[in-house]
Amino acid sequence: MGEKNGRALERIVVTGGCGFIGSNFVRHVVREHPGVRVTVIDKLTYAANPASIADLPPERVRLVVGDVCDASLLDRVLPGHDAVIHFAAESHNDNSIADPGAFVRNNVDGTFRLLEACRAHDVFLHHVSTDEVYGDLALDDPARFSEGSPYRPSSPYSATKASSDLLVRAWARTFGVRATISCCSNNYGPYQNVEKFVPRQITNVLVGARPRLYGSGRNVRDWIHVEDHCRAVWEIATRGRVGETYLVAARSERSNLEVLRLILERMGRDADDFDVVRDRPGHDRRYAVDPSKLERELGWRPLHTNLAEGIDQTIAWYRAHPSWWLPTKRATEARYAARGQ
Ligand code: NAD
Ligand code: TDX
Repeated sequence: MGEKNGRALERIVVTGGCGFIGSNFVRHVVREHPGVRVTVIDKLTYAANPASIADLPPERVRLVVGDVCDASLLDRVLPGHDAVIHFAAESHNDNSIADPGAFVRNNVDGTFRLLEACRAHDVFLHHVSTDEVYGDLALDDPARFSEGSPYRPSSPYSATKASSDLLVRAWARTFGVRATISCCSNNYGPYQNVEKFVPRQITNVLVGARPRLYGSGRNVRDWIHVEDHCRAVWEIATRGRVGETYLVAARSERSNLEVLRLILERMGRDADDFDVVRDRPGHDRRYAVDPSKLERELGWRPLHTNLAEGIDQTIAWYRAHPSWWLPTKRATEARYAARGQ
């Protein structure tokens, strides 16, 4: 049901609800917020898996298979909803180097179409973005980005996310669209596509292949459990100030090499049992954002503060759910092999 002292959200649209974070968010809402009904709009790209939400009660969750770039679909679906929580995007940096056009279409045009529909039907929008819009930091730089830091994206993926954020800000100011934005660090947890770093390495070990590290492995990412990100999105969508951006992170920076060694150790393998492969072109060195505003204004705190425990739980989930990931594993690895990775 609607929250006290905030926006009452009873019927929400979740775009990209068959992807990694979107499906975790739908599951979170069904579990934690009884009375809220969810309409998922997802065009079911290669990154989607409808099985991630298929067990949820149909009276709480309805799936509309469709494209957020389709204005007439949005005009049919949005009326009667209190908010759109916008996760739908092409999300993988390596793919944005191989095929940037898909990122411009889905991430920029998709957000534009949603903004126009939210404006026409007076629906609140929460836009889910990334820490990557601020660009990278040097490995020895003690700084973290804050909400006021300039946008300096470096990959085609992060450039399209930055573009979509700027559209949201402009529509909020010029047309009065009620919107909030969150920029989150690297997520890990269940239901993540095996193309991404953590599940790729876990499932490589499970199928008897060696994990693959790009370059030196010194690049740093700030890891957050997907469940903590989902709680932050709910807090911002219901209680965040309209027009504001909130940074989301759990202050858990690790080099890729450290995370890979952690995974190998927790799976009972030698910590050096991996291959070094071709580095990502333009590979961002370090991402770090400061979540103080979210903590101060909305009282959010991460609950998963022990990365080793979170990784153990994630390994256990992939071990227990081969039918969820095995069908896409071979094709994913074939794509990587073709790129020398
Ligand atoms: P994902 O690739 O796992 O899922 C994306 C989902 O969006 C898929 O189900 C796909 O079918 C759907 N989709 C794509 N284009 C669509 C369109 N035009 N119309 C309808 N559906 C469409 O992505 P994810 O990792 O869950 O990321 C979700 C959002 O969170 C993205 O906006 C991403 O930029 C952002 N984000 C991700 C991370 C991370 O660590 N994964 C961190 C910060 C922010
Ligand atoms: O096999 C691999 N080996 C490797 O060393 C893969 C797939 C990745 N890497 C490295 C590249 C990155 O430094 O690991 C790090 C994490 O890689 P990804 O999982 O591809 O994530 P990243 O590029 O950091 O972006 C992620 O976090 C921010 C999400 O994919 C984005 O959607 C989000 O915005």
